Parts: sequence; structure tokens; C-alpha cells
Amino acid sequence: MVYLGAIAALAAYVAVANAVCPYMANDARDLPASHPPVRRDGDAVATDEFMARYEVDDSDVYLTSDVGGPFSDQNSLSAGERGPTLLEDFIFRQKIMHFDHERVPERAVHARGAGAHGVFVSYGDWSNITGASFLGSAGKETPVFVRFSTVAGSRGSADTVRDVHGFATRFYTDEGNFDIVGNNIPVFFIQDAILFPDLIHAVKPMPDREIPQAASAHDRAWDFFSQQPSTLHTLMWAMSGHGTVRSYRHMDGWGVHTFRFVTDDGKTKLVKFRFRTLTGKASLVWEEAQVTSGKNADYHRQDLFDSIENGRYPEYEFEAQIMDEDDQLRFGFDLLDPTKIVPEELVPFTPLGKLTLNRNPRNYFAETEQVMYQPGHIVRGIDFTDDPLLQGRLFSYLDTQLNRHNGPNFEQLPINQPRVPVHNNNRDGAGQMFIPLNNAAYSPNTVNNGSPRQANQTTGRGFFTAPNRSMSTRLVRAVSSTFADVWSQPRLFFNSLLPAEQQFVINAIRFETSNLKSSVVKNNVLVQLNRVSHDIAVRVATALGMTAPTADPTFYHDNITTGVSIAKDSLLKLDGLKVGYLTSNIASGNSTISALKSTLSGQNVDLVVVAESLKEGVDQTYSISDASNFDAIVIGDGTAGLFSPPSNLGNANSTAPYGNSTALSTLYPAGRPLEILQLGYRWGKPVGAIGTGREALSTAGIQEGTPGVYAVSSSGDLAAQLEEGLKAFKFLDRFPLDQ
Ligand code: HDE
Repeated sequence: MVYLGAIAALAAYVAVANAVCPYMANDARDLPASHPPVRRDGDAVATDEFMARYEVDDSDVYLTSDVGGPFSDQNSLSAGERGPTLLEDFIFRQKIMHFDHERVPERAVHARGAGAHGVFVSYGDWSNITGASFLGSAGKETPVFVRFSTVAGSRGSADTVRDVHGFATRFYTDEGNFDIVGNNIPVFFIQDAILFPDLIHAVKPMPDREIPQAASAHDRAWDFFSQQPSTLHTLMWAMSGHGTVRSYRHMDGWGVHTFRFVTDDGKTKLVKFRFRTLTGKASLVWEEAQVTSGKNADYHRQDLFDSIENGRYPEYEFEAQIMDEDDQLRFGFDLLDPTKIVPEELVPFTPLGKLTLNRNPRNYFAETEQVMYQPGHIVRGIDFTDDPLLQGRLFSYLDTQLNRHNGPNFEQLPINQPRVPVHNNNRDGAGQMFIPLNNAAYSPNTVNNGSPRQANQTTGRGFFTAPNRSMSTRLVRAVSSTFADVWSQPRLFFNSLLPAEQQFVINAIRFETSNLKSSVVKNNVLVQLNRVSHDIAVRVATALGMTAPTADPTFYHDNITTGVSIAKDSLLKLDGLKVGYLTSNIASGNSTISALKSTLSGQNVDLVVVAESLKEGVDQTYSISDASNFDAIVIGDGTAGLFSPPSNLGNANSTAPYGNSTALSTLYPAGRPLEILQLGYRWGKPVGAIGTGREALSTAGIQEGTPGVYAVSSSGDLAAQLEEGLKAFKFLDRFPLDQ
């Protein structure tokens, strides 16, 4: 009996082992006949099914050691109750050792981020332009994992700092993993990868004191920017609303470099990739972003997680600008220069498919922290170009992953493994997860019948370098003369914004440069800005108390392009936006609230009810509430007293420093309801008031009837007005412009 039981247990173990590591075998010839079948085909495994093989379910089990024996770990083993801990205590050693090694080095850049699983669906059969299998037929589904990030901050920094945002997408295609490691801004600061350490050292905190965190408002950053004018274009984008996005759902993702599409028969096109948000673009104003950093450092992370949890899946259209090889220098700039956009007027975008994020990671570390993207993760049908930034990245990401994982087997982590089998002669190394069965780990071999065999353009659907790629032969260390004009496109960007958006850029540069101590740096900044636009230089100089250089019109022009403004277009959908409904526990009007709530929920907008205490129907108290929690604010009926301004605020000599207004409550900081309304308005949000709640508007100095201010006697059509307001998102006429 015992013997039979052992055989059954062994069989079960083998079955489980096979389920856990399905790809380890690559040579069935040496296997006993009873060995479970070996995966050989190229079928991709659905991502949920794949990841589930690695999930650990801890419900209703005993605690065990790392090697499986059950034990208890709440007291260390000591010599007597008051004596020292014993070296023998393997339980203590294992637990503390594992804890000591819990962290891997955070990413040198893009350390702060959040990720999600999803699916990509191709709109069509694109085999006329690329052999990439995931674009091979209409409706074809490919699992993806996307990680969004900021660049400069550490892993624990706030989400809403001003920064470029990472948008890295992995396609687990049925011909291997393909990564587009992109940003939400279509251009980059530098043209040659060898400058990346300089850029990052300049932007990161000051080495002696490690200040400031996740910020570029300091001398070193602007010293570099102003001496390396290739940064100007990206800088303009980062200083605009693109640097302070409302959420990861409200931004586009760009591949930045020019890539190549290659058909199966070797014909090529040059392409630039974009993931266009299907939510619409929206951003925070700077003050709001600053406050949000303190009030909710996880603002973007939470938005992404909650949206997916609530079934409001973020969606993006995957598009490409498709160009001919001959177009490299056709547009007046070089397509290999990553500081340039190709204006849509010159080359429109072709929509190729749709990306939907529909599942949150189950474990942040295992998935989001350990996902290791590489521009070098490429598949048949796609190829690189000679963009010197891209070329350098092909080394850097591989090297980085080696450092983060401490060995070469990082591709075996579940989040990094392709969903198709891996067969090659790479062997051993720390943390090897597989058990290779092929004893001829070399090519060519006869011992293993020549397997794994070489795959190429014509055999085995292998990756191949585009056959028509050519190379110039003179070796130089120099910037290409075709990369020289770095001022026209920053100007194109600025010209294409609305006046209020331009003002935000000016304000942002004023904010950043007002932090500068060095007058040499400030001067250099003005010289560079002046090459982009004399107007910008004058406006920044005014704030710095300096004089702008005389106009330098070499690169001035009046061209504009579409697609770079955030505010010109209304939002496409309102999913996940939040309306704060400010009420009072004593206020009536629950039917108003429920009616408004249900109408807004039809648009996937959440009505968040705020009152003094968490009585039934109240979602949030004034003690934690803030204007930065909401995209729009409504004042309920019967709440007027709540908004009377606290008197004697800040008068230290008063025995009742906050006055004795009826609105006074010790349940929340004095004046908070009024502050929420005023800041909401000040940050451009739609505001509404119902019935006597309208008095709050006048207390706050907000004029009824101005754009985005909805004063109604009963809640009737407030929902419709709010929805319109939310689509506009920000009411820009509230922000003063330079005269
Ligand atoms: Fe990165 N970049 N980068 N970068 N980058 C990294 O790789 C690097 C560049 C981008 O969510 C690092 O895995 C060099 C452009 C994203 O895990 C590192 C150069 C673009 C992410 C690295 C660039 C990006 C990274 C740090 C100049 C937009 C986060 C950790 C040639 C097209 C990916 C890591 C994630 C991460 C190097 C420039 C986007 C150090 C040398 C251009 C979205 O390897």
C-alpha cells in the first residue's frame, strides 16, 4: 500500500513539475517513455493561464520552510528564555536572510512605476508591410504587459512630479517577445546614447545631499539643458501638460525612434509608433500636481489599478507613421534623429490595432518590479534603424537587467518568459530554472540531430535583419550634420499650443529657472530659449529679473502642427473621473445625490460624497478630502453655512483663532470645504452648485454663468452640464495670460 501510494505521489509530482515548467525539455529522445509530453510547437499560451502556473495560493495551509517542511517562525531559538539566539536556528537564518535580500536594485531611471496586463488585437492582416506575426490577421490577439513610469524619481517618489513618463509595452507574440520601450513624449533629450549618463547625472538629485527628489528645477539639470540644446524639444514637451498628466490613461505612448517594418520577402518601410489614448489626453495644472504629490503620492498608480479593478479598461490605439526608405532626409530633418517628430500633416498615422489593459498584476514585485524590457526584444518583421540613441539602448537595457537580476537568467522569470518555448544553447548561470535535456549544447551538432536548428528568413520563420540595410563606412565620433537644427521643432511645438497652454509652458520654465542659483546657467538658458523664440526668452527673463538677448531669428517660423496640444480636444470618454459632492451631515437631499450618482455612473464617472463624518451614504470626510481628489466639484443644497470663511484665521492672539462661525468643526481643518471649492475652481475644474449651495459660489468669489460654473436651483440637468464640463476637463479662461 505504502509503495503504491509513493508511486502515485511521484506521478502527481511529475505532472505538477511539468505543469510548472512546461518548456524545460528540448530533446525527447533521451526521455523515458513515461515522461510527460515535451512542448515543441510554437503555440502561444494565454497569459492568465501562463502566469497562473507560477501563482502560489496560501489559503488554508501550514507555514513551511523554503524547502517545504512545516514549522512555526514566531520565536527564535535561544539558549534559555533570556539567553542568546543559537546559530543552529535555521528558521531564524532563513527568514532574516530572505528579508535582507528582498530588494533588487531599483531601475537607474524610470524607478517609479505601475504595470498592467492586457491584450493587443490587430485590426487587420498587415503582412503587406510587416512579417510580424502579431499583426498577421484581423482580430488576432496577443497578450501584453505594460509598465508606466516617471523617469527621474526613486521607486518611492510621488507620481505627479513634472517629468517625462515611460510607456513600455511588451507583446508576448507567438514568435517571441517584442518590446516597445517608449515614452509619453515623442522625442528625446539627446541624439547619441553616449550622453545618457550625462543627462541623468545632471537631472538626478545633487550627489552630496541627494536633493531634490524627482525634480529638474535645479542648476545642474538646466546647466546641461542649456549647453546641450538637443534637449530643447523634449524640454518644451515636459514643461507643458505632457509633463503633468492626469493619469496614465490620459496620455499617449510613443516609440520615439524610427524603426523598420520588414515583410517576409524583405521589403522595408520606416515606421514611427504611437499608442494613442482612447480616453483622451488630459493633464493637471502645476499647483494641483504639486499638492497631489503630497496628498496622494500614488495618484497615477491608484488610478490605473482602480480603473482596471472597476472594469474601466484603459485603451489605446496602436498606430504607425509609415514611410519609405527614401524619406530619411525628405522632410528637412533626419528620420534617424530622435529629437524630431514627423508632423502628422506630412505623414498621417495608420491605426494597426488596439491595446486594452484588463488585468492588474497579482504581485507588484514579481510582475511590475521584475519585468525587464529591452528595445532589443524584437521579432521577425521588425528591425532597427541606425538612430544612434536606439543603437546605444540596445546595449544598455541588456546590461541593466544583468545588474538588476544578478545573472543572465532574468528572461526565465515568469513575467519575462515568452509565451512560446525557448530552445537554444545558452546554459547554466545563477538561478537557472530549466533542466535542459540536450547534451549537445552547440551548433552545428549531429549528436542531437542538428537541433535546435538555425532559423532565418526562409526557414523556420526566423528573425532576419532587413536585407537592404546599408552602412556608411567612415568611422567618426561626431554628430551628423543632418541632426544640427534642434531649434525649429521646439518652436513648432510651442506655436501649436493654445495661448493658455503656452502660458503653462512659460510658467513651468519660470518655476524651474527661478530655482537656479547660477547666473551663468540662467544666461545660457535665455540664450537657448531665444533661439527658439524671442517671446519665450523675454517672458522668462522678466520673471528672472534679467534682460533677454536680442532676437536671434535664424530658426524662427510660424508653422504649426496638430496633435501636440492637450487642451484643444475634448476627452473621448469620462471613465474613472471623480466628482466631489460637498455636503453636510445635516443637509437634506439624498434623493438628489442618488439621482446624480446614477446618471453620472452611466458615464463611468464616480460621485464622491463628502461630509463631516462617515455617516451612511458619505464616502469621504472633509478631514481627508481635497480638491486634488476630484475632477469636478459640486456644492449640495442646504450647505451654505459650511462655507463661511473662518474668521481670525492665523491670529495667534485670539482665544478662538478660527472664529466661532457655525461652520466650525473640529472634525476637519478650519475652512476646508471652502478651500476645496476655491482650489478646484483655481485649478480649472468644472464646479456646480445646487439650491442654497450657490451661496458658497459667491463666498468663494466664483461668478455664476462663467464657463464651467453650473449653478442650478435643483439638480435637474446638472449631470448633463457636468459631463460637458468634464469633457472639456480644464477651463483655461481662468488662467491669466501674460499681457
Ligand atoms: Fe531608457 N532606460 N534609456 N529610454 N527607458 C531604462 O532600463 C537608456 C530612452 C525607457 O518600465 C533602463 O530596465 C539609455 C528613450 C523606459 O521597466 C536603462 C538611453 C526612451 C524605461 C535605460 C535611454 C526610454 C527605461 C533603466 C539613451 C523612450 C522603463 C531600467 C540611449 C523611447 C522601462 C531599465 C520599464 C529604462 C537606458 C533613453 C524609455 C538604464 C542608455 C529614448 C520607458 O537601461
